[in-house]
Amino acid sequence: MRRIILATLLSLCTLAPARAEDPAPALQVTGAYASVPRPNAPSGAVYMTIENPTATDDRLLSVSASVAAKAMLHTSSLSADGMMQMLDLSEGLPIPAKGTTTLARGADHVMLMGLSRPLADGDRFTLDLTFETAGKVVVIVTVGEAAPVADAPMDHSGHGTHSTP
Ligand SMILES: [Cu+2]
Repeated sequence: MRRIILATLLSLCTLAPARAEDPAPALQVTGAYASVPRPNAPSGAVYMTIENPTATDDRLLSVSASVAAKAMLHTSSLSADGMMQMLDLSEGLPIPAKGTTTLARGADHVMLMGLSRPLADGDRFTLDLTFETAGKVVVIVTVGEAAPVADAPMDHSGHGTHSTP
């Protein structure tokens, strides 16, 4: 009996340090930026790159921003009549294992609705991302145009269906 207890203790001792030295890979969010909204625009969009080095598929479930009454996950797609339209990602955004997911203009993005203050070039604010597996990840978003695009098809003034307080 005593030998069994000793063996159990030994195995516990060898397991603990091994785990501490080998931290599990985690989600990485990089390059988060918000496009500069037009003056007095009620909404804005945020883009970023999400790397998932883990072996587990994850899902971005929800977002919230310190500068907006509401933040949502959207995707842009071309409708049958050739117009750019935005759709809610009501199921969240899949983040595949061992993969990189990019939120970019004309594609998936975080929509900021009801900006609480004007966003100017160079401003920074925090964005809370909630993932199914990774939990909450807070990222710093910098306001600025990655590449200025005038009259781009991705036009957020077309958000007429969204109510902004
Ligand atoms: Cu949108």
